Amino acid sequence: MSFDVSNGTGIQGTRALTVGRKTYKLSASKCGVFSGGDGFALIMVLFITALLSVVSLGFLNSSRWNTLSTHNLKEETLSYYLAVSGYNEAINYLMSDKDASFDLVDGEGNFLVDDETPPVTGKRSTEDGDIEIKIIDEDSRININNVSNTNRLKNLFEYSGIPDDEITGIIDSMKDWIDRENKIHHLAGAEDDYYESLDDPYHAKNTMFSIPEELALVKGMTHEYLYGSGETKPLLPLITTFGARAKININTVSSEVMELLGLDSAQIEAVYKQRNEDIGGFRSLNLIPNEIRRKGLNTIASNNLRIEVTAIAGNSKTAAKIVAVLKRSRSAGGYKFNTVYWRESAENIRS
Ligand SMILES: [Ca+2]
Ligand SMILES: [Ca+2]
Repeated sequence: MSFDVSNGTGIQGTRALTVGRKTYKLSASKCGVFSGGDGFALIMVLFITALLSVVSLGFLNSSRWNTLSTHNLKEETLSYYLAVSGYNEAINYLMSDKDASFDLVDGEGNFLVDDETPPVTGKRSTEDGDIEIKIIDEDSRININNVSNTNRLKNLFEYSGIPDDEITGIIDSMKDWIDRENKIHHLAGAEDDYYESLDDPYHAKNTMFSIPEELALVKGMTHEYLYGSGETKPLLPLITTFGARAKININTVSSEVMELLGLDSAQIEAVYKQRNEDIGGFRSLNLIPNEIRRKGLNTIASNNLRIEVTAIAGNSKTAAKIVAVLKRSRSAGGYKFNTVYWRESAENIRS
């Protein structure tokens, strides 16, 4: 058998197909793929067939995807409502406070409102899923809006490990960030002229910090300083914008904050002893030694509280997280809560 393309172009002309002694003449147009007319039709048929395959495969995939995402949405929703139930539990706990004169963090890190009500904080598994509730006292941290207390900010930045020659610049820039004036800098500070010259320009706020993360916008401050790096300790767990300006609760303060406020190790140990050894913390301001009160540990009750709830329903791949900061105040017959910060997020935890 032989096959001959007569005109060599492969596009038009005739071909001869020889089988045994018989030769069949075939016009190129009948050979299909080489022709411009029928060939084009065949290409179109092939193309449409391919397209239909892709479309139907796509359709199959997309219905599978829809089934999956409906499943994920259901799990996400269940996780979210589990987080909401944890949040409500935390609020109810804060509302049930039977002794407004003090609040405390116990040896396990649980926030206690009084001596009677069992804490709601910690991790646990329920029939609906896993849940973790944290109550963090914002009144146990350094308020970065209190820029007039330069020494405290200096201690904070030194403690975190920021190089000494950068600290004055950061504090001056924080003062400029907050003050209403927008032209005259503190000596090493920055106003609009600096922030507007950045690659991604923005304005100086010229009012108080709303959230602690906002500190990253200030000249000299970096993401590494805020969240920590190999060189520096993270600032975020030490600072607040929601807590009291100058008062820090000695019953809830961390050893890190005590250290940066200048308490020595014996004083820190004495504070923990008072909190943890069945004494239940400081129940009167008079119990706090003067030299410790002068360093800023001058309250025993808290009214600015952060609730963090993470929940995972059943086999969900998505954890729901709620973070809220509440301002608590006394009202007739109980407490009133003002939400000053709220964030919801979903996080993929299993692949
Ligand atoms: Ca209380
Ligand atoms: Ca300013």
